Amino acid sequence: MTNDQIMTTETMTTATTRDTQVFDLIAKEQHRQESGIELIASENFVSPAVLEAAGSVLTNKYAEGLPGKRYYGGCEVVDQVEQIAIDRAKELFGASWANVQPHSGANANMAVFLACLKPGDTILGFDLSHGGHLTHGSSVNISGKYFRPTFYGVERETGVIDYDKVEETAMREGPKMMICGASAYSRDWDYARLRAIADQIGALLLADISHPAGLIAKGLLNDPLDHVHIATTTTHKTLRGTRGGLIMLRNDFENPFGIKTPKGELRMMSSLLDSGVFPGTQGGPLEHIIAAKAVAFGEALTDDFAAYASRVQANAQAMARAFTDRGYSIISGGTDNHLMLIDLRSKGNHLTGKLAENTLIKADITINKNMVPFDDKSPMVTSGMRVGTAAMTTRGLVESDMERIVVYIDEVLTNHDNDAKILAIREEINEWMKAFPLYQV
Ligand code: DSN
Repeated sequence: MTNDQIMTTETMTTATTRDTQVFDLIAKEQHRQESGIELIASENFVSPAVLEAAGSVLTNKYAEGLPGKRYYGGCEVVDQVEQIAIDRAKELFGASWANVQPHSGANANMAVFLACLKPGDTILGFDLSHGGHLTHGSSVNISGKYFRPTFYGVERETGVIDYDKVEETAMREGPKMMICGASAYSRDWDYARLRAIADQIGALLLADISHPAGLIAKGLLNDPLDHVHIATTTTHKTLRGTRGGLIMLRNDFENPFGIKTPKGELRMMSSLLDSGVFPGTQGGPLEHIIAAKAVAFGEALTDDFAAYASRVQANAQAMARAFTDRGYSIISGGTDNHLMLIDLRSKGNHLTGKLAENTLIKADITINKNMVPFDDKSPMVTSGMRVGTAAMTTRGLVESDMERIVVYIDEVLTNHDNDAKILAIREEINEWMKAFPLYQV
């Protein structure tokens, strides 16, 4: 290729000669999202504005550092974008400090660990097999490999956390950091009690609010920031933003590890956390994604979003009632938030999470298999399924629709070996979903 044959962005666009191999698949995925029922509790559908920001030219910009303190030139515009994201995150959660750069919830947690822990330190998290998260000490994750993980869980009889037992475990294990928050726990958290426990043993308390963040932001669940030292979240679940992470403090504080500034003053925790993100665990921030976070936080600040979050919660309660009415056992007996974990053994031991996931997808209903507490099956099979209402509420479905979804799920699972029946249900669902358009193409 000679110099005058080199493509400019203009010729790249016209010649974008569409990379059909990829763009056809994107179109196919859009069709999949639009024609089915999405119940994965960690997923949602962003607005066209969030999508536009995420696909913007900001992806071209390197901006290591923080607004006003970058290692590259030309950051005047992205500085403003990132500052808007920070300011909106603070307003949304009543935080005094926020870092919007983590690429994901896992990265946000890793940055906190780097800022607060040393290899070998003990951490105390909610057991993954009881509904906790991989990054809270699982042996296959860096959090379980670099630190000494210890765990609390739920009670077998109630499916609920017994905070007296958390206290016993904390006193026995002496963690440097306690972590609350979960991927599959449908009950609210007693952050005040956890802070009292952390204070007794001199531990830091981290709340990972990735799942219920949108409900917390709108005051529908207990406010962790009133009590915990540090909070992390993803931005894409009930918060309905682009995929990403966020770290927040309501009250900044001098770090308890004696780390000083060059002037000999104790560094504030916000400064250690900023360093934990960059240069500690990440390089250049994704400014296009930060712009998308800013747009999503702006949406979440509206009254419309408050109505949405209430509807998510009401829909989850309606769905839980419908499952219970049909004989399905929900861990803890119900839900306070947007999700529930169903023990499928209540419908016969043949019905595993794997079978449910693989069968429901044939009807264009997407769920994920999930371990239930004290599960007798492996993580690749499981006895449970997790469902959530954030995504379908975005599409406009209401409480009566949740009952209809549960009827479909029950029919598919009851007829898991009847492909003709499942196909007929899929056609009904595809037709039904046409009434809830997602993106106008
Ligand atoms: N994958 C997320 C979830 O499904 O809860 C957690 O990382």
